[in-house]
Amino acid sequence: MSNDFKRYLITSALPYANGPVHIGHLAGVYIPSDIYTRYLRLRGRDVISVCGSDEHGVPITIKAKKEGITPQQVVDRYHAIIKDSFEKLGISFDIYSRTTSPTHAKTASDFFRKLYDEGKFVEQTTEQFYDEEAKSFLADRYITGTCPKCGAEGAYGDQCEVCGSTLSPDELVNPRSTLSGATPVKRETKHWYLPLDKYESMLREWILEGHKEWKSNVYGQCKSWLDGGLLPRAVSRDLEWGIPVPVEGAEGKVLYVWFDAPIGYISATKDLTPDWEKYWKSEDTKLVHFIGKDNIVFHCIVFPSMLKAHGDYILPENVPSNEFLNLEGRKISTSKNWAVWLHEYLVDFPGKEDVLRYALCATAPETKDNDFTWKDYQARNNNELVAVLGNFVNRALVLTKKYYDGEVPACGELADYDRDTIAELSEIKASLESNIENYRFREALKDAMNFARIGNKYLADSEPWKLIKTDAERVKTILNIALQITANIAIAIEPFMPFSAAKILNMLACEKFGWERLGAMDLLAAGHHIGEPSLLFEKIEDEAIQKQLDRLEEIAKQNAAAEVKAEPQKAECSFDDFQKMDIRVSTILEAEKLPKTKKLLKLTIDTGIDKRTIVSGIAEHFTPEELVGQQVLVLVNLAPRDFRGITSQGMILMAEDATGALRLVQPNEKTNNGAMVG
Ligand code: B3M
Ligand code: ZN
Repeated sequence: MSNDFKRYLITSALPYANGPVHIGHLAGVYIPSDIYTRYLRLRGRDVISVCGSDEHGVPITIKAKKEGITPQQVVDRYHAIIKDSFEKLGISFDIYSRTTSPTHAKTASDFFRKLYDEGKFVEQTTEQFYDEEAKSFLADRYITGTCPKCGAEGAYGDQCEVCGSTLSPDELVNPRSTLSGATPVKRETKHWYLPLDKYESMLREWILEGHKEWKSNVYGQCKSWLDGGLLPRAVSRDLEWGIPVPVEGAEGKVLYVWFDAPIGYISATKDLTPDWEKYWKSEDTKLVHFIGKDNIVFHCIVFPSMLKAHGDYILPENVPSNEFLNLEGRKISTSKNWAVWLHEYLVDFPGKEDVLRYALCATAPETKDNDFTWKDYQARNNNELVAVLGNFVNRALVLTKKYYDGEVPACGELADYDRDTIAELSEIKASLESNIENYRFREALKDAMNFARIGNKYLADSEPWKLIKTDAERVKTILNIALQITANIAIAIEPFMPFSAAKILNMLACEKFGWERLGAMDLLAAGHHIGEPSLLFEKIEDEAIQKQLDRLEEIAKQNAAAEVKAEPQKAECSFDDFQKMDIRVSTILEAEKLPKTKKLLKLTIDTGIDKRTIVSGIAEHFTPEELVGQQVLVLVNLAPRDFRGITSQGMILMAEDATGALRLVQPNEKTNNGAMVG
């Protein structure tokens, strides 16, 4: 490990506290960050990992307005859900703080004030979009329109969620207010701007010259931002919710959330340790930001410029951003509920925290967008975790219990095959370290799993269950080696699957080993007594997966329905025309499928006038049982029609919803049959 750093400071993007975290956040940011942090801890490094909820910004006030609650109530709800679900997934931050904390309010306003007092900002009065109905300036998510980059509708004043572009309100096509829907007007307002253009040469030198080793997706985005020329960026907003701008005459103005939030890393560190400056201001600290790709500009261009302007902070050594994770082939979307929410997963799949960590690491969008599917999740659990890792550990332990009553047998003379197997383990260790240290966690996970693959092959080739009859001494050596490999697995998988690593150590009845012991074949002394074997992983059955797929199918239908525009209104009709239709409340007395057709039901209806037959093409939407007893609206004076020799007298009124499902149109309370609808 390039260890010319005395300490490590790991930050993870602060999730907005306007909703729970989903698998895209985990795969993009939090699982990579936790793997890297756990690895550094295992290596005995001085490392701290900080995160917290990002609790300001317009998405939160929009959510509050939608739910008729305060922004503080919104962030209190989601901060708790996010913090709890991270802990349950084993995401081991040293602190999970929040930007409504008192420490953060002081840290962020002091930071701003220092830059203000030292003249690092440009003060500008400009024309901003203003909603005269809502009496509010329209910053960021308060304004929407067509994305100038990809043409998507519903782009926001700060970002397009479809193509990920960072935007400014003036770039939007056909802008309108998300508060009132009104077309906004322009109104003068004063803000403070960070002149990013002044930091362009520093950034070029620091990134394009100094960090050619950064991931190409990150380096490339920074280069295009710098080549496009940097402009001054407003660091304040006309909003109520946020950290007040600490300047006289700035009533009603708050720090821009992207100025405030990255300082959240610093305030979280302050709340964690009095030695916080050692981590943030000393050149022998390695600072690494884990983020998603839509945060690259803020962590590689804006925040470093802020830190440089402040003057005494270090800059990140690396920003290993991932790309986006899709779900079943579609972009994950919080607003469309097209997501697997972590807190719901933990309820649906109790005890399978490591399965999700494994599946998301194995499919992580490290260099390009990738796709999570529930079938892949099931396959990775059943074919890799159960069949390889779980199977090997279980066989090594069960055979030791069976042949030696749980006592680790002494290792005899090594055969060539033993030596070759052991030699392979140290090759894997080198690859595993290199991959983790270079943020290639998918490859690193394969290396960690190779310990189990090699162990599985070693037992399958050695067949101790056969040899036990003819060469009991040899079996002792084989099982001793198998147990040492099992103990190695507990070290190698800890960064990825901490719960399973702990279970293995518990079954081996031994304490945690340091990383330096990885590859050793004397982790378990002969004569040591192991604990009770139990299955590390269970097969995931199709039903559990189908339940998730059905949930997503229902969400897709609801989203489709929400997107469908209503049919245009028909040609005008006169009141006389309408008066000709005689619509009555009626009750369905009987219902039966007609033979040789999927669509038709024969219904017996009590119209209050009489009992009659109506044939209706609704058999694919309702079962006969569902319909009997239902009150419906019937157009009773429709001219009779013949269906396969049955005379149908009238029509039941239905509504077809956007998903194509038919809905009955019914009186809201029990009504007498024959009641006239007008
Ligand atoms: N709250 C997360 C996002 O853009 C944003 C990260 C802040 S890190 C300082 O989804
Ligand atoms: Zn776009």
